Amino acid sequence: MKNTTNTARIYGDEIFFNFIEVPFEELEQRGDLVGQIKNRELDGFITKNVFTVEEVNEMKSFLANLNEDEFMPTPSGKMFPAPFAIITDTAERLEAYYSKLSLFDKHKETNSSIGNLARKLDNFFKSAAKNYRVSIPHNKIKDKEVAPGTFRMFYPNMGGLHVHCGNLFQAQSMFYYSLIKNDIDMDDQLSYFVVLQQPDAGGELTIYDMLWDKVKRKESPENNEFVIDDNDKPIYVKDVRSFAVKPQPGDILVFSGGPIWHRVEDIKGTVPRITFGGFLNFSNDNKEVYYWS
Ligand SMILES: O=C(O)CCC(=O)C(=O)O
Repeated sequence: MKNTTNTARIYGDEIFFNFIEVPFEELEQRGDLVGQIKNRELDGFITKNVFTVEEVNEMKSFLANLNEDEFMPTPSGKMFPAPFAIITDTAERLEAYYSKLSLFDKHKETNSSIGNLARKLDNFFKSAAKNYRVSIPHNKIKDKEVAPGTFRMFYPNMGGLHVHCGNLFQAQSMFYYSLIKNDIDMDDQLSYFVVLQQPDAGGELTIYDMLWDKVKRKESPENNEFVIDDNDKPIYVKDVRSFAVKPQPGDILVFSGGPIWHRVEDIKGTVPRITFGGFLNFSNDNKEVYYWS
């Protein structure tokens, strides 16, 4: 059954996918929500207030004090640690990924807000994916965990994140995925992110009524106007039905970002949008859930 009620976090003319809100205190009683996304009973859920205001503020001040050279610049802001997309097909790129990740690991040991983020995120996934073992995948060459997620800062007036879906990213990052040691079913990955700060305006996640089964291409990664369907026809996103999802600071959103096309709207006003996020998927034997970035 679809959720038809508009809220401050999920709104639009019609909420045509099943996105729900769950108070953090009720997470334990709600069954296996991540498994429900796999079974297509659910398309997404926002767990509200997983992190307290103090925890969110501590993570923001950690980021504010981080040396600029620890971040990786992106077209609309910056990230830390580096995302897997930097690993194309050279050993050098793998070293660069792990050198940023080792900084994150060091901060995890020495900065209580980052240690808390890593622990709480792991516990969150264990509660939200009850029927599964939960872990971070290992890279085959290094035999080390990959990143659990990345901080993403989007600055005002530099854009948002172009229309995309996770299955498209997989095709672009085949080499990275070939380096994962675990036996993960890579189709239809899920996306997750924790919100640390929302901008004054913009920055909402637009969810389109458009799925990977009929649309698998873009003219270029930067194109934000149209996608191309399986009959080679351009589909202009302004003509596609959509609704908005805007989790609040401290919330975690998990959704079916692999098959569902979506984008982050341009950031407006003066305040940057800050999230920490990554992806999730299941083992081929359907016993484990992995999360990474
Ligand atoms: O970090 C974000 O807020 C964007 C998430 C997203 O678009 C994705 O996971 O595919």
